[in-house]
Amino acid sequence: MGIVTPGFRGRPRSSGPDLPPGQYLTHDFPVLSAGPTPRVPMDRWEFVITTETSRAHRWTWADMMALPSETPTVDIHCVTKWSKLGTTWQGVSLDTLMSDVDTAADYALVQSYGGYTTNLPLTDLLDGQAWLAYKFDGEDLHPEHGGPARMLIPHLYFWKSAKWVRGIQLRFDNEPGFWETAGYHDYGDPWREQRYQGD
Ligand SMILES: Nc1nc2c(c(=O)[nH]1)N[C@H]1C(S)=C(S)[C@@H](COP(=O)(O)O)O[C@H]1N2
Ligand SMILES: [Mo]
Repeated sequence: MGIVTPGFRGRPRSSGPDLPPGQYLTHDFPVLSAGPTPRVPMDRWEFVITTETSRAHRWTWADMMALPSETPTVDIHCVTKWSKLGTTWQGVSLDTLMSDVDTAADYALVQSYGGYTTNLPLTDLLDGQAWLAYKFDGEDLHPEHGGPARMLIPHLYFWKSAKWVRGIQLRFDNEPGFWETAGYHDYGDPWREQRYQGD
């Protein structure tokens, strides 16, 4: 038998929290917006899921507020390399929104008020991985951070979490969104450091 060092766990304790490769920890909440903050009157706000057969499922703000919500606490990772740990949100699970949607599509193109888009596989919106979030830290989501409502898809780089979300188009093809067209990765897994196309 060799000598066993008591308390040895195989990795140094001083390495801090577990961050995806290339990320650093931030405690503030940076704002990253590719354009101006769109303002949508709440009586005209709607969220629409459109299927590959052009069937539209619509929710008004009142419809959305009437749905059961969840309060996920998650880590978020921006491709510009900041990560923020233990953020708490409130919103409606995409599982709830998709429960009556009949689709054979493989991909989702998420669309925002203001024109921003982002693409991902439909499966990444399901099974407790994604929310339409309308509160952050117990307060109404600030307009700069995507209020009244944004996507929250914390297992992918945060550009996939579209702010001011307006709807989701379900598609057979993986149509690239705003940043994906500009060279960012179609999937964007921070743990595999999929920042750019080809990573
Ligand atoms: N509509 C829209 N959603 C967006 C963006 C944007 O410019 N427009 N930026 C994305 C990027 S790159 C990131 S890192 C996060 C930033 O969210 P935050 O401003 O709340 O930190 O929103 C994402 N969602
Ligand atoms: Mo980002």
